[in-house]
Amino acid sequence: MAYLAELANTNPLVSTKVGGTSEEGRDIVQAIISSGLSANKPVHFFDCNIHAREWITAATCVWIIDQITTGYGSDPEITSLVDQYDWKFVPIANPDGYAYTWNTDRNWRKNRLVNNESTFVGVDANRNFPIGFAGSGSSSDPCSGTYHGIAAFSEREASALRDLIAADRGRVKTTISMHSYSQMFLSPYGYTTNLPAEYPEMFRAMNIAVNALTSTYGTPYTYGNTAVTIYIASGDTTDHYYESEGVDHSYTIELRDSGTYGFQLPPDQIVPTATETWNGLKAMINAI
Ligand code: ING
Ligand code: ZN
Repeated sequence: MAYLAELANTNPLVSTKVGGTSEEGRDIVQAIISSGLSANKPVHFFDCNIHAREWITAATCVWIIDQITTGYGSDPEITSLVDQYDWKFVPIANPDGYAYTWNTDRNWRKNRLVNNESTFVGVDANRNFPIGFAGSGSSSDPCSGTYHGIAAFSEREASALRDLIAADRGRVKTTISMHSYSQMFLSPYGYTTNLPAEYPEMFRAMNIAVNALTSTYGTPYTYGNTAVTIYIASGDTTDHYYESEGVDHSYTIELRDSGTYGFQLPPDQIVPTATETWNGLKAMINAI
């Protein structure tokens, strides 16, 4: 947050917007990178670290912000990507859970809602969106790691993302929800194994992304529709951005690794993970 505030103060490309506040009162901050040549450029929208323990996701988003802001004006590809598009990142979509992973439980996933109906704390914000809400792959049990909450958008973290994406309705070109771990590129739907009409185009885009990602360091990725490739999960961000907001290119990426270190990815894998991911995303965005 200090880095984003500093960037916003010193770099004319960068501003920040508070999308909402968390249950414990922390700001949910979106970093906006825009060269401002036109008011209505297509937007690339990222949410990161909605799951508290998935630390590599915030690091990857912050690293991409650094690549874009330092490359503008010197790297021709970055300069063109910033002149064509606005870039928007929520590096820590679940700040309470994230703080809790630092001070209490490294493996915490959910937010930190104190449930009225249970002694168990927390809702899975990635089960709190409306598409398929409370369906398969989510739990009505407050002690579950995938507890969906009492209603869609009951959680401040989910409603902050709802409001941020809605503010750009009609101009969001891609959404990327960053998760870890599994090394997968995933498209809608999560809530059903039925394939959306745009699936062939999504598959084409994911193929380009994964080829560029893997050609960086050889990291293997699988890709395809979420419900088939990983598991059924209802009420997630990606289905909401696609189905409710009309974003044709809406993906979840499961970053490194495939289980050796899991959520506790070693520091020497942070920059390689971010580098390969960004290579994949640039190739995809250039192809759509
Ligand atoms: N994985 C995701 C989860 O929320 C997922 C998988 C992807 C669900 C896309 C829904 C949509 O369970 C992790 N690691 O959290
Ligand atoms: Zn996750």
